[in-house]
Amino acid sequence: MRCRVCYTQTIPWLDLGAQPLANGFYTDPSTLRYYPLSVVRCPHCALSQLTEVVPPDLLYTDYVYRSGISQTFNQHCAELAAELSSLFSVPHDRALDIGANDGTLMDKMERYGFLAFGIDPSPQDSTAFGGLIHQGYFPKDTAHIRDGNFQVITSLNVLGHVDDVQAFTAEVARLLTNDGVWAVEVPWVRELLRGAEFDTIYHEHLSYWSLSALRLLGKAHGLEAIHISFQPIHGGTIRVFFQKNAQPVPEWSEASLLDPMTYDEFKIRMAKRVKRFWNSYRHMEGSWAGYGAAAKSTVFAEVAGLGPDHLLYVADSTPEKQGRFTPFGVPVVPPGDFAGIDNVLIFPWNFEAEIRAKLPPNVKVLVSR
Ligand code: JHZ
Ligand code: ZN
Repeated sequence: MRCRVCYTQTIPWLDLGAQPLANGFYTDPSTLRYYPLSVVRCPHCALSQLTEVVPPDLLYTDYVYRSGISQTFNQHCAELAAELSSLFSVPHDRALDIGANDGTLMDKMERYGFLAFGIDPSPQDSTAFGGLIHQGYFPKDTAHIRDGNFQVITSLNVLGHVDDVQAFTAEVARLLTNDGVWAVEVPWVRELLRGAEFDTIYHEHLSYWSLSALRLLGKAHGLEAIHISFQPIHGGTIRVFFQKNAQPVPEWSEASLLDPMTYDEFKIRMAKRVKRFWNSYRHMEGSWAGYGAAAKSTVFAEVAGLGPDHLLYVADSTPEKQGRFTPFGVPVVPPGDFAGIDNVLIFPWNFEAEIRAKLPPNVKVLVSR
């Protein structure tokens, strides 16, 4: 299989076997579907990618993830909107958020004076803040929009979900004004490897981005990286601002990503993480519930062998997940007072602080990482 960015022949490095769709929360267990989950890496640009592409309609037409549930993410979006706003001295114009989800970022962009448009394949209600979210796929459903229409285009945690990243980026370049900025955020594969974040590997995430791969992709479509920053959100994210025909900022070293040892080390760290979890779980006596029915909870539970024998329920504030079962067979309920629960397992380690603050003082807490 060839790299979807630079077309170099890839090298297999991880096989997690057949796994259920990570956001496949169900009411009827017969609807559970399993697909192979295996990862290859590019020895040239250090992109990692899945070998299997699950058809997007199976993933996104009944999509239960709502990015606005987390205050931490809301704050993150507000800071990004402020930063983008400061780049333009001219009056703010149209901004497009690709993969807008529930409009969390659009809402912040509106507050900073942009006219926010969004596109997302799952049906979203944006009436609360007055933005306009078109239901559809980018770039398939934006062909009717004229060239140079947007001063800012944002895509946060979207590029990992895209199969044809070349067509995606070509369309971004087409739709941007000449001085426009494309702000991209992707979880950084360097942090995934270093932190043994194996639970962020699932079918929705087709690519795991290195900075080199991202910059190569932009460059192939006339977009240069004018600003790069590290963001702690979601276990370590890179944020890159791209602009047409601009002077690029220097490269960051990613030498470790071209070293085969890095990938062996990841597997050792992954096994240690699972072992550490079971050691703690077995030491903490009493009843258990989970907190945060994240997509990553599915991968963690499946790999660790965690299920309804180990957790009574998983609490989650997302209305669309409540009343369903996690793909690993545990009911999802609204967060309550945890009566009768001795221990709580926090799955979204990326929002540990925010979730800890919501737990009653009498429960003991374990974090899956
Ligand atoms: P969270 C998602 O992954 C999906 P997931 C997606 N594939 C992606 O790319 C990444 O994000 C970036 C709940 N919660 O955000 C909400 C509470 O109930 O780590 C979520 O269900 N109360 C698009 O699903 C879950 O936890 C809270 O206070 O792994 C967190 O999921 C908080 C903070 C969260 O992403
Ligand atoms: Zn490559």
